[in-house]
Amino acid sequence: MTDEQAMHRALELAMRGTGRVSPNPRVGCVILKEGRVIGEGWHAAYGAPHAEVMALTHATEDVRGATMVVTLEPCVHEGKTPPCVPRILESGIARVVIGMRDPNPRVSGRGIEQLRQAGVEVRVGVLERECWWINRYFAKHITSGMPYVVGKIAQSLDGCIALPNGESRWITGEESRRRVHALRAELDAVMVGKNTVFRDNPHLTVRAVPGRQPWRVVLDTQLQLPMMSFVFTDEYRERTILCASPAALQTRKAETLRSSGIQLLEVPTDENGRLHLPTLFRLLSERFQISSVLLEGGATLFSACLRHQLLDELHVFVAPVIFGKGRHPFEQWTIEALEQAWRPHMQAVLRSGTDLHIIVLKEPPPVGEEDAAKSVIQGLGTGNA
Ligand code: AOF
Ligand code: ZN
Repeated sequence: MTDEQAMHRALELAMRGTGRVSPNPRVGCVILKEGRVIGEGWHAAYGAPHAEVMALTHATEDVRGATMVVTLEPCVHEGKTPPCVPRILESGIARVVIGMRDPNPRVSGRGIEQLRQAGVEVRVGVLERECWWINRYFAKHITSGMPYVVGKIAQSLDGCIALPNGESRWITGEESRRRVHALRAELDAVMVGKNTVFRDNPHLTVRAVPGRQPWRVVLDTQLQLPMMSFVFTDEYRERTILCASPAALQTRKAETLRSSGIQLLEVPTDENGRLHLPTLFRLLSERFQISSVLLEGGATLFSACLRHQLLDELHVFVAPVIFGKGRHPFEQWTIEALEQAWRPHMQAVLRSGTDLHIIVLKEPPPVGEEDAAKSVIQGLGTGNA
């Protein structure tokens, strides 16, 4: 097995941590002896042993002289668990192949350096872009303290998310809905504005795929939503974070909601009386360790996020249907000239059943090679495994 094939396997193993390890990274590790796999490990849960330690512990043969292939640079810091580098050195591993450098400032580069200083051969950057892809949320969060924000839009071929009267169910097909549920299972939180709850009364749960339930974040500045909305009453109501203004949180309604198990988050308002979005995202990170958020609508929220340049990634599911006059996902965002338009990086164009699935990124991936990654990325967290 080559380094690349082993890294491929390590990526698959890393994906087993989906939904369980955040805000920590997904990490997978394979140990090779004369090209054969003699150990496998992955980071299985937040606070659990790191992938490298699991692979060493479960190796079926003596690892002295073997090669370790790991998606992320091994750590040197004392965190929830002891550092991995000393453990690797003790084991007698002779060579370490690393997917990407750890963006965590406490580690970055130092793991590689310590291994090399101890005489271990180190190769860095194998399937680097894929490794970044599975940890893009982690990379942003650990370096900025802000969650990685992903938008999801289901639209018609002519760019509408609803008819003028608000009707929007259903635009896209079964496979696209499955992919949206896969995104929910992968990200830490889903977020919607008040109007979306009013109009659709959504559950925002993970049903079409196996996976854990993310936080549900609802923005309702003045607490106008009906108490009977599903997000406040269903079995996951303790996973609902209701964001409102300081004034609204002084009311009896707020008290009733709080006592039914809902999390209330006080967010300062801006000069227009709307919740200040950059602060809101920062609070979600600080209070709830939320490192990634899936925006599910509607137009007010999408437009506001774009205005604040908060969108890191957008998934657009396009169904082959024409609406004519209709609602537009960013209709509350106005620019004066084309040069002010948002022009994200085109990351992937995929088929999703009878729909199209387009993924764009605010910035091109900071690491790795373009073409090598495309085919693999389809199976790494776009719900397309
Ligand atoms: C993981 N899993 O397999 C590897 C990680 O708080 P700790 O001790 O779990 O440390 C988390 C940091 O360790 C994380 O930010 C990353 O820099 C490094 N590597 N983390 O959760 C792993 N290898
Ligand atoms: Zn570690």
